Amino acid sequence: MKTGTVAIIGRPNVGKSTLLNTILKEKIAIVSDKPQTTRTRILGVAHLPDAQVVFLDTPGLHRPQHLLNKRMVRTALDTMQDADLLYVMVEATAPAGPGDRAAVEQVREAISQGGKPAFLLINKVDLVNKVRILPLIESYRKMLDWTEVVPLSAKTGLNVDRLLELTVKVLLEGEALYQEDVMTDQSMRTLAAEIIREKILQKVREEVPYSVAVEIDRFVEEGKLARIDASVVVDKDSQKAIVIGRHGERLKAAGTYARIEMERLFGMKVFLQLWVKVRSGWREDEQLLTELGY
Ligand SMILES: Nc1nc2c(ncn2[C@@H]2O[C@H](COP(=O)(O)OP(=O)(O)OP(=O)(O)O)[C@@H](O)[C@H]2O)c(=O)[nH]1
Ligand SMILES: [Mg+2]
Repeated sequence: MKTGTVAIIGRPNVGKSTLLNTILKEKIAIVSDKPQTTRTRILGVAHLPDAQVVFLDTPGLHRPQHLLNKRMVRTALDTMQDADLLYVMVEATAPAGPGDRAAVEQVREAISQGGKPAFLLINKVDLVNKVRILPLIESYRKMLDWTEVVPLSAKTGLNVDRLLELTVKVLLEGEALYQEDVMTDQSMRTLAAEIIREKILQKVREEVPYSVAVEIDRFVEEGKLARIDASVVVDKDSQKAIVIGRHGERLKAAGTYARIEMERLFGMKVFLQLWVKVRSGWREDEQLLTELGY
């Protein structure tokens, strides 16, 4: 069979995690309409008819301000080194800007060392008129000699099968690395923390999304029941009030949505208790970042 590792690289919010979920037909990476949602490398295994492809979703490439962001960008750059093939994702909704050029430049440096193939993925084509895609392809072709250029929609699945065909073609023959039933390397604890973070992200705005982390304080399985206690970590008291919401409504709603999603994904009943903790400056704290899994 064909096997190999594909890193999904690009600026924040272009749709990398959405593509991973669409390919795997399961939601293993959280998604939001806010940039910098993904903070770690997320591994997902696609078991295709004659191929096993290991996908590595990464944090978006951006100019880092906090130590958290430096670690995120480092993770994305390191992941490029581990991959046999790169998916470099951009959006069809805007012409190539300075941030896109900077991202392509970082990819160029990574592949010039390893000589590996890179596909340009033009995502979100469901949002634009077709006539806008060709000039966009032209401008990206001037930046790098792409192995393939694939316009697609990670959200609707348009052209994703075609992408997978092209991907299998460039991979080499090899032994499967993972058993048939393995889909991700994330633990249930990590998945739980991420699902809670996603539900919080969907309900807050401005600087709050960047300031939220989730820590699992207790995860106990009792037969078909999981008891989970988790803390939502924020940077400031004012953010704590926002996350909790009036009469605790925002936190309660996030908890309910998180519980429903966990019950589906884990196939068990979940009792979830959420708290909110202020840890001022956590994004600059080496030790706290490591404890939080970043
Ligand atoms: N219309 C449309 N929206 C999309 C598509 N792909 C992703 N999105 C939306 O774009 C937003 C960002 O998607 P993500 O998958 O979280 O993007 P990401 O690249 O993983 O972002 P970071 O983790 O922050 O780097 C979400 O609101 C998605 O629903 C697409 O093909 N079409
Ligand atoms: Mg993401």
